[in-house]
Amino acid sequence: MRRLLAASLAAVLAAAPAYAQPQGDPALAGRIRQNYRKIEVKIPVRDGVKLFTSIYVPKDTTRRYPVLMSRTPYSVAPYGDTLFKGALGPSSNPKYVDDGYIFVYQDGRGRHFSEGVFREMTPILEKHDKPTDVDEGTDTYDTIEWLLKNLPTNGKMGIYGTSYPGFYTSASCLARHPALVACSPQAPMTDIWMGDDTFHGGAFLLPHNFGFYTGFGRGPRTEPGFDPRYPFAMGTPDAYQFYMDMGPVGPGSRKYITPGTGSYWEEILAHPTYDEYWTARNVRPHLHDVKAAVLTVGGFYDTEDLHGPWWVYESIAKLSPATKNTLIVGPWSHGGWSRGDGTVLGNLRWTYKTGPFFRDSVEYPFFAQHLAGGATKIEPGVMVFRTGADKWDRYPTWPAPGAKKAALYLQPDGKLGFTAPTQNGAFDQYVSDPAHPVPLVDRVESQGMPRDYITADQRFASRRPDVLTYQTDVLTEDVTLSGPLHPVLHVSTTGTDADFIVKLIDVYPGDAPNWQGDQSGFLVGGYQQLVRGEPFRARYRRSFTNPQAMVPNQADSVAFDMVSIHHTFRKGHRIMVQVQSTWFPHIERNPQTYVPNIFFAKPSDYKTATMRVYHSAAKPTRIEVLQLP
Ligand code: PG9
Repeated sequence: MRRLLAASLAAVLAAAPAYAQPQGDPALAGRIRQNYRKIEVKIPVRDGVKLFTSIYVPKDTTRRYPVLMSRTPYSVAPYGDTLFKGALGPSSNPKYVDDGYIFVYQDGRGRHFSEGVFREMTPILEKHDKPTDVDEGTDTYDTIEWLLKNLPTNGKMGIYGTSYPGFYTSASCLARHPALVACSPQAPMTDIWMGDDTFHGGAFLLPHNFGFYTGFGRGPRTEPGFDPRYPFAMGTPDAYQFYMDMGPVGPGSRKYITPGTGSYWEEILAHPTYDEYWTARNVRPHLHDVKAAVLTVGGFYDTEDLHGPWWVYESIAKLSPATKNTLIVGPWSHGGWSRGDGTVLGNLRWTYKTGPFFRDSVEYPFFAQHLAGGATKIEPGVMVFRTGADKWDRYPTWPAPGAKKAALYLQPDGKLGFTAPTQNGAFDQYVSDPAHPVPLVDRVESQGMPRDYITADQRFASRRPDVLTYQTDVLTEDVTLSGPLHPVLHVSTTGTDADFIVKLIDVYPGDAPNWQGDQSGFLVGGYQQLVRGEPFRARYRRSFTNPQAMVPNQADSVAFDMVSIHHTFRKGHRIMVQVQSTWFPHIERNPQTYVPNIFFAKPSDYKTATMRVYHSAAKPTRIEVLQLP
């Protein structure tokens, strides 16, 4: 094995320039080289598998050091003990390097230079009776035992990671090792069918996943980064057209991810409903008896793992009430808290520098407090950035104490209000055509799910006949909605299946000034800013596991949850709600004819359908909200 590792490392080193770390701060890189040594080891765990671990240890041997660990499926490059990372630690904050920590980076089981078999979001086991009962928790426990025995640690360990490494962090925290005293799952993948990376409301995030799985998990390999065995190019900058041309996703995608070269993609195609494949990968029920302090991080504008942070916080609050449980959610995109000032997202601008605040006043003191006796205490509870009002709020629990139940009701003539409709039989309708789906954004773009879609201007959608739009009168005072949103739709279709996308929108006055100092040319006047938009696939209205067709022309109710907001609609603005049945290519098209597995619908199944949305006394379509006084 050692010869193979040496040969593999040699191959990687030969290609090293391709994997050299992104250039950060040369002075920091210099201090790392000057003050740290790097070792690479393969740590044996209980079932005999060895996990490749890259470790940076301070050269000063007069002290013992706290440990910061990250475990990842995305490689711990650069490999080779002469090539160093240009930055170390959470958010690459130089404070950790200068304070003195041991930094541990580990390839997850079955990834890159670690042995074993990789499994998508490793199912978490409740019992570990046999050496072969392994998961991320046992791999972490055994790794910590090795670190304590072989390194000059102070006996205190922290773990952190974002996205997939965020899942590894939550799952690793379940090692419940006494030395593991601080965990920071950031944008953790938590229940990926129910609302993180894979499905939202049962609708499949097509470009987000297709774009990921054309490169991820195409078969065992050691080299990090791009896999030259499977070159992929869309051949067009127009994602909308590329995915329209793909047609039904199963056969269409297999032209690119050919069967036998992408097992994880095939697993998705085989499991369109919330079945045991997905429930086994739901982290939430396992977050009991968490021993470490937890700082969970999320973004209100995270397009990838929007729900995960909230689910981790809520599950720990429920299942581990004694845990020091802190959640911070800012106006950030996926991982946006770990870089830059945090004052810009798409069309949006704000003045408060949320990035430095998080890195220096929350994340760093959190780890310093628990690992190195730091004086600043990060209290349990919820810290949220109040978007629209641009300030931080802190609450002991979530939803915010004092938030009152209310509802935004759809009303006749495109009105929206906090009072229920009184008319009988009132409804609006639109023709939804899967051959001409509503675009996600109003521009040609190549990603299919661009990060800025989540706050994008919705004026283009308001003008489409297949989008219903309702808005309040001009607000005479600020209105702050805070917490989860709960749409309750009364709908019918002439078809036998349907998707319903609900969008909550902040409408700026026509004379709103442009952002101060903004050179982007964006015209703020009349901006219809998306605050929260989510799909729901009507076949799951009764059960996520046993889908049911809709009965043509029979009104039915569709109710679901949309992940929390904390947003002030300023005086002079309006609140808007839109309802539509396609959102492309972000979610794959529903043929609007019920078929067992939409991934394998036939082209002839895709039919237009007329959707009715009722707003009557008996069928009051609404969004149930929580409003702060
Ligand atoms: N959350 C990202 C992702 C995971 C799985 C599928 C698609 C995207 C990520 O880990 O980067």
